[in-house]
Order: sequence, then C-alpha cells, then structure tokens
Amino acid sequence: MFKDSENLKPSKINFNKGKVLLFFPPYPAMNSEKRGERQEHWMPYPFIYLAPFLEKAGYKTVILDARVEPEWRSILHKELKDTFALGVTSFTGPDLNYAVEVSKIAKDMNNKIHVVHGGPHATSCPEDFLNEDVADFVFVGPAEFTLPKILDALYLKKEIPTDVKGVIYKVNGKIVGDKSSPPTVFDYEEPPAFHLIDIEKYRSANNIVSYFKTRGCPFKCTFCTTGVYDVGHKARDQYRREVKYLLIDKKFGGMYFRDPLFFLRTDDVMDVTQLMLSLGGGKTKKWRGQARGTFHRQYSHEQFKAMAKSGLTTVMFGVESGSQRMLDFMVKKVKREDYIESAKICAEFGITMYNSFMFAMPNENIDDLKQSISLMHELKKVSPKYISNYNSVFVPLPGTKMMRDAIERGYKPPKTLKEWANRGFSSRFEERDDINWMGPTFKEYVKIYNEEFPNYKHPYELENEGKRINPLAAPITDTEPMIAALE
Ligand code: B12
Ligand code: SF4
Repeated sequence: MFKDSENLKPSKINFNKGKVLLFFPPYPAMNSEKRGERQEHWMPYPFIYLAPFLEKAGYKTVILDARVEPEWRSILHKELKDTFALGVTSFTGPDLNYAVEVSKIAKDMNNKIHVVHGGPHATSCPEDFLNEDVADFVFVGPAEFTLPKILDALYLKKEIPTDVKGVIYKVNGKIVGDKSSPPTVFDYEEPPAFHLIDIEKYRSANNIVSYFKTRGCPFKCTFCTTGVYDVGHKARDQYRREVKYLLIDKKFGGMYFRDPLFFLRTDDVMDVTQLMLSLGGGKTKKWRGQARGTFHRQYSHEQFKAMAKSGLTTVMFGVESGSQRMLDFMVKKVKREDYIESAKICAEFGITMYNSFMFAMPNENIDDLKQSISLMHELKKVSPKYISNYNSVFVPLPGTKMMRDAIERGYKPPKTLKEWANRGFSSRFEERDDINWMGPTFKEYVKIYNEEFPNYKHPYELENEGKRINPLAAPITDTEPMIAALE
C-alpha cells in the first residue's frame, strides 16, 4: 500500500445540512448483461469530482449511478424521501429521457426537493431544462465551486447570490442568472470521492480504468464541445497519488488517460512515463492516451522508447478526415501527412494507433470521402498490426459551429428535451433519418461508404460479440516481446 494514497481518504465532516442525491442516467450499452465483459467502464466522474465539495460544505452526498444499479428506480424512490437536493447529469441524447423522468419523480415527492441539472447538455442548452420546468437550477460548465454556493443559499434561505457564474434559474417565470462557464480549476486539494462508489462495479473483465488529469482543450475543432471549457490540469502530486491509488491500491491493470489531449504537455507525459515505470512499467501495467496528429514530432526517439517501455500500448487519434480541405474547415490544425508520420512512430515502437474517422460532415463532398478512405488504407499499410481505424457518422452537437454549418444546409435541430433525447446518433447510415445537410450527392456518398464498409460495426458492438480485444486489455504476455526488444 502506498502511504500517500492515504491522502485520498475524506476528512471527517459533520454532515448537518441535509442530503444531496446525485443521479447518473442509465447507459443501455453498459447495462447489458455483458457488462462484465466490456473493455472499460467509466466511473461517474462528474459526481466523483463534485461530491467532495458538497461534503466539505456539510451535505451528506449519495451517488446513484443507474448504469450499474439495475434496480435504480426503487433505490431512487427510497433515497428521495429525505433528500434536500437532487443533482442530475446528462449528455445530449437518450440520457435526457431519464433526466426528465427522475426530475418529475423528485418534484412529485411530498418533501420539497431542489432539483439541479448540469453536464454536457445543460452546458450547451441550459434553458431547455427551465423552459420545460424540469429543473430549479441549471449549471453550466464545471460546478465544484458554484454548486455548494447555491445549495447554501437555499439551505440558509438566503437570496440567491447574483455574482455566481454558470448558473441560471427562474424568478417570477423569467430566466435569470449568468450562463457563462466559470473557469476550469482542477488542481484543487479535495481528493476524488472514490469512497462514495463501489469501485468493483466499475471493474470490467479487462481491468481497465479511465482517469482524467486534464479537463478542457485549448483547441477549438468546430464539431467538438470539449474546447468550450478552458483548460484545467491536476498538480503533479495530485495525479501521482490518484494514479497510484487506482493502479496499486485498487489493482487496476490498465489506465486510459481520457484527457482530451493527453500528449500535449511533454513534461507531464514524461512524468507519467516515469510513474508508470516505477509502478511496474509494461511488465505489469499498461496505459493509453489521446493525441493530436502532431504526436510524431512532439517527442524524441528516446522519449518514445521510454513511453513504450513504461507500458504505453495505445494512442487514440481523432483523425476525423483524410481531406486537408475538411481538416482545415473543422479547424483541426493538423496536416494529413502528420497522421502517416504518427502511424510510423506508433508502429516502430509497437504502440497501437487507434484512429477515429468521422463521416457525413456538412460541407464534405464525394472527393473528401474518397480521401478519407484512401488515408485509412495508407495508414493501414504502414502497419496492419498496429493501426486500427474506426468510423462514426457525424452528429451535430449543440453549441458548435459545425451544427450551425448543418443548419445553414437545412438541418432542423431538435427543440425539446424529448427531441434531443430521441435523435439518432448511430454510426450506420440506414439507422439515421436526420442527415439532410449533405446536399444532392448524399445518395452516392452513402453508396461509396457502404461499398467500402459493408456491415460496419462499432468497436463496442464487436466487443459485445467477443470479436475485438482492445490492446490495452490484451494479456501482458502479448506485449512482452516488444518490451524486451526495447530493453
Ligand atoms: C467518458 C465519455 C463517454 C463514455 C461514457 C458515457 C456514459 N454515459 O457512460 C462513452 C464512450 C460511452 C461516451 C459516449 C458518448 N459520448 Co461521450 N464523452 C466522454 C468524455 C470523454 C468524458 C466525460 C466525463 O466524465 N468528463 C469528466 C467530467 C468531470 O466532466 P463534466 O462532465 O464536464 O462534469 C463537470 C460539469 O459538466 C458539471 N456537471 C456535470 N454533471 C453535473 C450535474 C450537476 C447536477 C451539476 C450541478 C454539475 C454537473 O460539473 C462537473 C465537475 O465540474 C467526454 C469528453 C470530456 N473530456 O469531458 C465525452 C462527451 C461527454 N461525449 C460526447 C458525446 C457526443 C458522446 C456520444 C453521443 C458519442 C456518440 N456519437 O456515440 C455518446 C453518447 C453517450 C450517452 N450516454 O448518451 C460529447 C457530449 C456533447 C453533448 N452535448 O452531449 C463530449 C463532451 C465529447 C465531445 N465530442 O465534445 N462518452
Ligand atoms: S476534437 Fe480534440 S483537439 Fe479538437 S477541440 Fe475537441 S478535444 Fe480538442
């Protein structure tokens, strides 16, 4: 046991202000019977980060994660009986149906429960929740510092402070408040509230854990909402403590750094490399992170070698398109050739390059599609063993420029929470009826796509069918020859 992971224990606090129940909606793919076989499960990170601030302020905090609690409805009813405030998070998608359902249940209880919402959809479209009377307060962006302030005002029956950024609510039927996001602070002292969840429920058969040491992204690709936040980094001691806790105390075998751009800061990456080496390196632990196409020129040969030796097994690239015209249009700030060069580096060091491509974006034409397909082949040719390409079909995300590009071409965005919840985000064209931004050549586009990718299946679907093994989940012995070669 590492001594410093003791610091992750919460301090003794007197919870005298009432109970806050934090609800994470179900995610059917995760709830499936094959849950234990999935490659990786996400802990309810927004709540793991918010809870310590609530506890510090004196609120008993309970996390109800419906993704891992099949009986969540009965637990919810029981918990709500003495709840002071219910917090709900939701992505733009099916989550919203559950977000509405649980809020209604809370509002129908005999005890007065303050209902607050936050998360990706609340950040993009905060008014939706107030217009439909689903929430009393809606939080935009990170809420560690703002949520306790509003709850305290409610608890002490004081005026709602008007100087809190990132929260809106109704006064006399009119929406008031400041919906600009507060700064993203991540290097705070409060340890994540791992003590509030049963970590075993997030252990997949492959024993991989996700972790963030950075939030937000300095880039502003026009289809993505992550760049909306400014960037917050954890301090060195803080992430070292937390990584050791998960990998050593909790015995996870692989770590996926979900930082939007993990490989951006060389000093941090080298520090993580040292840390992973000290924890057993590629011999007992593996890790993975997300990079930009410029990965190949950000590190020296020695540094790549050290990373591979320390257990870096996979790097994920949001390639999106093989057309430079489209890469420029989405302000990716990467050259097509960068991906080829990064593929060569990954192959040289035995690191799997996981490339995500996006199709049917507004302004994309047949030639762009052909260039994406040809880039996929070029990448695969670098190393069929270490390069893997995956597809997704564009989903317009609220608050992004690419959604406005789609609207300019005829897309009618959903207007209600129900419409947002029920719109398609499948990666198979035949399951999508919302794509009307592609112009007259769309039929031909789909034909070429389907010829290239007949019966396309997403990695999760392949996982569920037992037809795909994430390299991070492959037995350690499979990566040993490469590590030996690097000695
Ligand atoms: C992990 C993850 C997933 C996982 C797990 C999802 C799940 N439901 O189990 C998987 C891979 C399955 C997934 C799938 C999808 N995802 Co995803 N995912 C993420 C990721 C990488 C991390 C989310 C996270 O935990 N962040 C860490 C926490 C701390 O950050 P946070 O959510 O911002 O929380 C803070 C605030 O928002 C706020 N807050 C959050 N909740 C609440 C609640 C209350 C009450 C309050 C007061 C405050 C509050 O306080 C928190 C602490 O400060 C993000 C990108 C990112 N880097 O954040 C994308 C992201 C959330 N996903 C996104 C998308 C689009 C999807 C998909 C639709 C992709 C697709 N086409 O299939 C699906 C839909 C899934 C669904 N349930 O509907 C978008 C969301 C955009 C949107 N408007 O919804 C994001 C932002 C990425 C992007 N492209 O911009 N995803
Ligand atoms: S796509 Fe990646 S690089 Fe671009 S803004 Fe989003 S997280 Fe940042």
